[in-house]
Amino acid sequence: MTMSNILEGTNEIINPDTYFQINSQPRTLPDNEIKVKEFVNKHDNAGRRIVLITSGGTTVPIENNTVRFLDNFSAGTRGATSAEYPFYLQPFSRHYTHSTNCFLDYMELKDDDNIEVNPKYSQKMKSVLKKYQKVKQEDTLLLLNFVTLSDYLFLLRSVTQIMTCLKERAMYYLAAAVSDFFIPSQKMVQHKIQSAEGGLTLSMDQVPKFLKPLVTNWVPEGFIVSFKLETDPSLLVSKSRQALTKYGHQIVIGNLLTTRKLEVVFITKDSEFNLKLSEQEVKDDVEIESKIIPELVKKHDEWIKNAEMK
Ligand code: 9Z3
Repeated sequence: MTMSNILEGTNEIINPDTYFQINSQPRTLPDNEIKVKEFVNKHDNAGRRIVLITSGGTTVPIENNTVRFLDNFSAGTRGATSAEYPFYLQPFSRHYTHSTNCFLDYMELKDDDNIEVNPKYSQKMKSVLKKYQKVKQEDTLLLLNFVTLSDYLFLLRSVTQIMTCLKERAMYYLAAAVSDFFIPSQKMVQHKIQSAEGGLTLSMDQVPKFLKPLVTNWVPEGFIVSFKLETDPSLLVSKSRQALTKYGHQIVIGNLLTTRKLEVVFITKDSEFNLKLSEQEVKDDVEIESKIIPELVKKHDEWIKNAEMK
C-alpha cells in the first residue's frame, strides 16, 4: 500500500473579514501603507484623480515553510500597458525587461570606458525616457509589489481604504489574475511535503469574494472596473454580466485567454460593446489598452459629473 499526501479543503467560502483575521498581514504592509498615504495626500490636495491598477498573478503556497506554490499565467502586461495611456506614460522598463527584449540588446560598447544606446533604438528610447522622467519628476506613479494571494488581499484592502477619501475621483482598475483557490495556513502542512510519501492530492478552499466588500463598503463612491477572464467564448458575456449584477459596480471588461491582447467586451448596466484591433492596427503594433483607457476616462468623467450634480 502506498500512502498519499492529502490536503483537505472545504466547500464553504469564508467571509472576507474572517480571511483577514486568520491570516497574518505581510511584513511589507506598514511600509506600503505609508507610501500610499503620502502619495494619496499629495495628489488629493492637488485635486487630481487617482487610479489603482492591479496587475499580474498571485501565488498560493502549499506548505507553510514554502518550497512549492501554485501560480498562474498572468504576466501583468494588461496593467503595465494600461498605466501608460491615461497620462501618456511609457512603459519604462516594460519594453526593456522582456526576455526577448533584453535591455543589454539596446546597448553598445563605445570604447573600453563607455557604453551608448544603439542608434537603431535611440529614437524610441528617447521618447520613453522623456516620459519616464516627467512621471518621476511629477511623482505620478507609485509601484507596489505583491507575490502571494495574502500579500495582494491585504494590500488591496489597505490601499482602497486609504483611497476612500478621493470618493468618485478614484478609479479602481482590477486587472490582476487573483487565485480563486487557496489553502488556509492552519490547514497547510508546516514543512516541505515529502515525495517519499507518494503522489500528492491537493484539495483547496475557495478564496472569499473580495469584490463584494470592496464595492459595498471599502470604496462605495469609487468608479470600479473589474476584468473577467474566460477560455470558453460562449461563457464570456453571460459570466461578465453575472459578475456585474452580483457585485453592482460600474463595468466588467470581459476577455478570453487567447485573444486578450486583441479584443475585449465592455459590459455596463445598460450597454454591451466590443473593442477590437483591426488587422492593420495589429500590424502597426497598436495596443488594445490604447482603446480601453480613453473609453474608461470618458465613463469616469460622467461618473464624476453625475456625483457633482447630486
Ligand atoms: C484579466 O482578465 C486580465 O485582462 C488578464 C491580463 C489577467 C487576462 P496579462 O496579465 O493578462 O496581461 O497576461 N484579469 C482578471 C482575471 C480574473 O481572474 N478575474 C476574475 C474572474 O475572471 C474576476 S475578479 O473570475
